[in-house]
Amino acid sequence: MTNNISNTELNSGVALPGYDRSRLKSKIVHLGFGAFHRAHQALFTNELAQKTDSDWGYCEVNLFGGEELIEQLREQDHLYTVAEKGAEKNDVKVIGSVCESLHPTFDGEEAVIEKMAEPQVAIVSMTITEKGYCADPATGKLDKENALVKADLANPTQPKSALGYIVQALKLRRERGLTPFTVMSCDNVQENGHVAKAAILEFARLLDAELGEWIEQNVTFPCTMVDRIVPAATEETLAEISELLGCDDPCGIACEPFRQWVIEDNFVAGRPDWNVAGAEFVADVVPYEEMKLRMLNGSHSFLAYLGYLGGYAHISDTMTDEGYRKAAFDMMMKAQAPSLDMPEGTDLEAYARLLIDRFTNPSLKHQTWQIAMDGSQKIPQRMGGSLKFHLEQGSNFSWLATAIAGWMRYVAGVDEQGNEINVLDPMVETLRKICDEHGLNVSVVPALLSVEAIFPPELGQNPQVIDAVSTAYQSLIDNGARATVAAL
Ligand code: NAI
Ligand code: CS2
Repeated sequence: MTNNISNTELNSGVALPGYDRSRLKSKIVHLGFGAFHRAHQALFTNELAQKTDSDWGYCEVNLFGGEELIEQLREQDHLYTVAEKGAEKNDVKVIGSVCESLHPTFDGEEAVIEKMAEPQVAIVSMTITEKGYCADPATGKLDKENALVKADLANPTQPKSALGYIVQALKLRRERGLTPFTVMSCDNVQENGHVAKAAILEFARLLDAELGEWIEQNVTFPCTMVDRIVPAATEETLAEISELLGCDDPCGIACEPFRQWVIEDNFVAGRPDWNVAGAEFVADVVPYEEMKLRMLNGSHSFLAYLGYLGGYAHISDTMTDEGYRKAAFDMMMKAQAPSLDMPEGTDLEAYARLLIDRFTNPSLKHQTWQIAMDGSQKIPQRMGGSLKFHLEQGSNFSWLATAIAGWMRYVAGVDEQGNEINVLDPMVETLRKICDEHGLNVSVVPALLSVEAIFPPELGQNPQVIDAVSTAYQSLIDNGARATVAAL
């Protein structure tokens, strides 16, 4: 057996689980063993087991890709590292909350469904990216034309989508007289629990109306606000983790020190006391989700498109440019904050300052290209609500218009030097076709604003929106991203 994190003495200073892992049970099946989950929910659950006699553990599942990661995780007894990288120091933690793992590619779909139908499973949680919900981004409703949805409706016992797996597992639980589980979305989707619920109910009803009814009556879908900046692992971060740890860990992940998790307390079959590890249980998460999506993620997308076009590879690089730094703060405070309706005592200016500090962290190499990915799914929830607010109020929304123009210029697929951009987006074909018809011409603006899956007509057909986005787009063509941002 080769040396790995489970059989090697690790460097001193590395925090080990320190509890008897054999007491943990796979009471949570998590779909999406990606970068974020490793550094967020699994870490909270690990900390809970350290502080209490909690028996909550995970079975990890990757439905799309990530086969190698699951294989590597198994080879190291499901242990892996999280390196929390601050501007000055690193904290290195070995996470012990994962008990087992499955992948449909080598374990088969049935094994995943059967696991989700085991009696002890109380929660199925998800970090499956925005597109994993198979919902129309503009309306948040199930997209019945989605290829995965069509395939799963035709062949429900061998599903491909997360929705298909969840509905099939709930069907088995109902048939077997078992309690249902809670479905908990941990994705950056506005009202993520409501979107998950609407998509799952509609999908279930299309299969079997009675099953849909049973799910509606028995399953809960709490909304959650999740926050921690966790860039995709790179060779450099893995090399750094090896150095800090004293052995290689291909499942290791680096992230910022900050973490936040606000959860709607609505679970049907019990839940871990994640509050012991710093999570907050509240009755209504929606205001916190909106705050985070608009202020953090909205300004992230602004910086991603305009930063990439301006030649900045990482978010921390954009923060060294005074124009970008100021524009990001103004995007938060002038474009997004006014549109929020927060509980009394929320200090949005302090929140914005903290966000700017977090974006500045030079130890974190968060690529603008990574955040620019899947813009068709992100823009509506990060900017749609605030755009609507400014139109109603008659107030200035030039930061939002510039961000949308930046996205339009980015999806054209060539940067300001004429180099190709690798645009990743589930709607890339539609977007590319429109961009190719217009070239780098302002006429592309109304054409892209007419894509109703992204911009509902009240936004996309609004003359003020068309005008403001066109002005920003023309400035990007004439002056480039840096000058356009500086002039904001
Ligand atoms: P990642 O690329 O490392 O992992 C993506 C995961 O989603 C993989 O496990 C993959 O199997 C799964 N997936 C992809 N497409 C899917 C589909 N169509 N159906 C089902 N599963 C699918 O990405 P990462 O960083 O883990 O982020 C995942 C999501 O977590 C984000 O999209 C976001 O919603 C949320 N998030 C991420 C944060 C971050 O800083 N990385 C912070 C807060 C939330
Ligand atoms: C980012 C988020 O990739 C993106 O779109 O905006 O993943 C962001 O890093 C997290 O939401 C921070 O919590």
